[in-house]
Amino acid sequence: MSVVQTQGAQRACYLLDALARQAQSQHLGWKPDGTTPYVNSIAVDRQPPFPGDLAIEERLASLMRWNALAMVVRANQAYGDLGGHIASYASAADLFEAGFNHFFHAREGTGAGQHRGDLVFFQPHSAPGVYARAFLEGRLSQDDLAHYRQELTGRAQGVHGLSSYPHPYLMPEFWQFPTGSMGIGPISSIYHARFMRYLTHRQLLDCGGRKVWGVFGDGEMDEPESMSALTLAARERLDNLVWVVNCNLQRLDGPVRGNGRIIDELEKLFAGAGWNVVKLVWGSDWDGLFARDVSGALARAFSDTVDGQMQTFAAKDGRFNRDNFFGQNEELRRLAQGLTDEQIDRLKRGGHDLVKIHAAYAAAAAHRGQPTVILAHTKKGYGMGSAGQGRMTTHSQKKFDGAELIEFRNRFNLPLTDEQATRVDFFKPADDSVEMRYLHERRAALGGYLPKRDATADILTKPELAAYARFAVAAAGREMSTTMAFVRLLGNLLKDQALGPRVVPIVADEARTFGMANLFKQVGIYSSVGQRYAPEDIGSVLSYREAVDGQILEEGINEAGAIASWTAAATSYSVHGLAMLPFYIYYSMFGFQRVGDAIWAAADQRARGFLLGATSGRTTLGGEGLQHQDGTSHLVAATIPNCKAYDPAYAGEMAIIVDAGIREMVVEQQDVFYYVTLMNENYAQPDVPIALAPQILRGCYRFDGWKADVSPPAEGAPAVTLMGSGAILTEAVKAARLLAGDGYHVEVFSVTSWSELARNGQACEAAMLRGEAADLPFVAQQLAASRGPVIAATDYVRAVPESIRAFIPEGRRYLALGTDGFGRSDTRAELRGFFGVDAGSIVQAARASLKSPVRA
Ligand SMILES: Cc1ncc(C[n+]2csc(CCOP(=O)(O)OP(=O)(O)O)c2C)c(N)n1
Ligand SMILES: [Mg+2]
Repeated sequence: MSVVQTQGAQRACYLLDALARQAQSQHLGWKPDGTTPYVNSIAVDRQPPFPGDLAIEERLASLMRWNALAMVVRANQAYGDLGGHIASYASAADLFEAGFNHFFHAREGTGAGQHRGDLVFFQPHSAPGVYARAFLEGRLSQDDLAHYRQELTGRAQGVHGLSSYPHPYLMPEFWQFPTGSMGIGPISSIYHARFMRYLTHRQLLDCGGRKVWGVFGDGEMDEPESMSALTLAARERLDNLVWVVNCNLQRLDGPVRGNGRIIDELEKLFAGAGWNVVKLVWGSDWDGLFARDVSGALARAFSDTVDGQMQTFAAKDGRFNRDNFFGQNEELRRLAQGLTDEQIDRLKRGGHDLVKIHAAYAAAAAHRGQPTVILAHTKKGYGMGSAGQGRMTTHSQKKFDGAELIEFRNRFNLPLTDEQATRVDFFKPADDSVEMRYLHERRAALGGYLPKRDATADILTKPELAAYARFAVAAAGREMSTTMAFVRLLGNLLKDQALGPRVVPIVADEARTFGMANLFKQVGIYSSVGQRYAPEDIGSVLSYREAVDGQILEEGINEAGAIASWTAAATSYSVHGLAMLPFYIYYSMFGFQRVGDAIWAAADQRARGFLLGATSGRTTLGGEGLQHQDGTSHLVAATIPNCKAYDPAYAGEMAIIVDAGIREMVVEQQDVFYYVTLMNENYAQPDVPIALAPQILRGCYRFDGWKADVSPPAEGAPAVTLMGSGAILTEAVKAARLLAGDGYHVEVFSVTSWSELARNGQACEAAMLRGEAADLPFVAQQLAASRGPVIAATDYVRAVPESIRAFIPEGRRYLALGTDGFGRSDTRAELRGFFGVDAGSIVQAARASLKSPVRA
């Protein structure tokens, strides 16, 4: 204290550092505790003046609370099963409002001076609060609010129903970021912030001055995804990132840390990871108490109070708090003496005090060199009184009786009559009221309204297929794997003047596995600090080159991060108005299975890009065994409506598919993404005529390349049809030659996409059910000219080829061979025999199906 007073803070810090070094050199094993007192990080005298009109902002926040509550209560009065949440937004309302009134910048203007907007991640179950604000702003109507969680009923009545949570897929002009699955918002926000740096460093778009804000729950911090990229954010010095963690001490079932303190725990965790931590614990009414508390009794009492107890204090009234908190000792009792019970009840936690919140946000926004987390202490169900404040069950509380509604009205001084309150009317002040004028003025000063999703991006030109993939479509029997072909294609694409710079290659520490090391030198690995060392392989043509303008995103052994990175790039067209084209190549087993939920969120966010599932299939990666061999990714991919999934066998097919994807995504600007599986098996690659492209893209074509040296079957020979995809097509071709050699009439179909065939079949069926003239499913058309039983084989579980069974021409027997079960490590030949997808098994299946009677 005296050093600080006489010689200043810097000197005090120096002495403390010196002391710590001394302690360490003596091996005392001493470490600072890491927890600071349970008080605000920003001292009262460092607090900036509040730049707004506090009274108006408080009134506005109360209106948001009311309309949000009304939305949920009314929906559940109408239909008890709709659900919705009140308590979360009730605790977060002021945290949102401070952002809306003073910090969250919208995209505004055009041209060079354009501000492309902050990115704001909203806590999903607080969505009613965001809708409530959009209602006052005039962006949503009362009818919209009345159709919260009734998207179908709404549409039937010509109204835009409101989605439960932030879903860009369902409200494409409103929500930007899907956050409904806890943990995905947090990790996503980090990778978006890092991607903005990438765009800036590569001089594609200056993202300086723009921030990423995320408001998340304290319970949500338990998700591994929430935590997993904290060190990345610090390492990359992402001072464009601010997290606000709403520490209402509760999650769904109960306290987040009943027997501990979540704020202390998060403080240590974030600080340890290298973040700037701002604790926003107490509101302004506590300032006087702290000032009078010269002996530190309050801080001591807090350090003895665990969160479970703190929650009980939130749920109880002023009297209880006087007796049980302030009643703990004489010093505290004296501090509370001048306060009425009502005043004690209304002592605000930091996250409910707009002045304190503003101070914390301002400090976070100004902080340089580190990301900031604001740990905001609040009460869950704030203001819900007996209906829910601090109650264990508050998370799911969505019913209010008349008395509770009146109590809420009184608590927030809402300008509603008893009748309006008990009827749960929505309330909007007159357009010329001071509140409404203020609301619009604040947003105008911050560039306009948000959340708002934009989808206008520049249209890119695509090189002709022949310019970058002739080697693949005119392969002339050269041996290579589809992975090798893809990597060569990507290398060529990167050289294209127009599209090349927009390509974002992403890897998760497997670039060498896929033969991509040449790209390290060619385009460099992105590093925000360049390369501060001489790489061991400096003289090599494949040298490991890191650069500030490097193009490859090397995410390390981190599929969750890599997919978040891919999502950031794949949604850049919308988030930044700058179309980028990411290619994330990974071990296919660690994609849909490992990070499937993140891919689902990317689909919701209308991502455009390529996912490349390499070393795919259960038998192409022979030696790797059970945990590496993927038999299911195509099954999951098929369930994502805007994902087009392909399992090409040949390099030429792959090139045609990638070319079509590029056109669809960056030229036609369709909201789809492509999943393409790649194999590491080398085999002869035939020419693939471009004329086949429409069939390849729809899912299958008759492959005649194997027939050249096979003698035609005799008239009346028994006929059989084989279908295969990916690496297993090569087994189907071998089987065809064996069967043809035995005198069978054989046709082979190369299936490029089971899911596209199935979708087409389902669409035809749906048209038929609607009573419309329906086309024959495409696969049925393709198979029409073939004969005999159909044997389908893939390197995936049977359910993949089974998905088209209903669309096989009538009367044909259909047998699906797949790789169900756990993988093993062995040679490809052994594995294919084991699963029954090798040529021998296909031949056997063909013979058996010809012998036994055709299914009725
Ligand atoms: C991955 C995932 N698991 C579970 C849920 C269900 N869920 C929604 S909100 C919630 C509790 C959230 O608690 P917290 O993060 O503390 O937010 P609060 O409502 O307290 O602000 C849970 C379990 C979910 N949405 N996503
Ligand atoms: Mg919580």
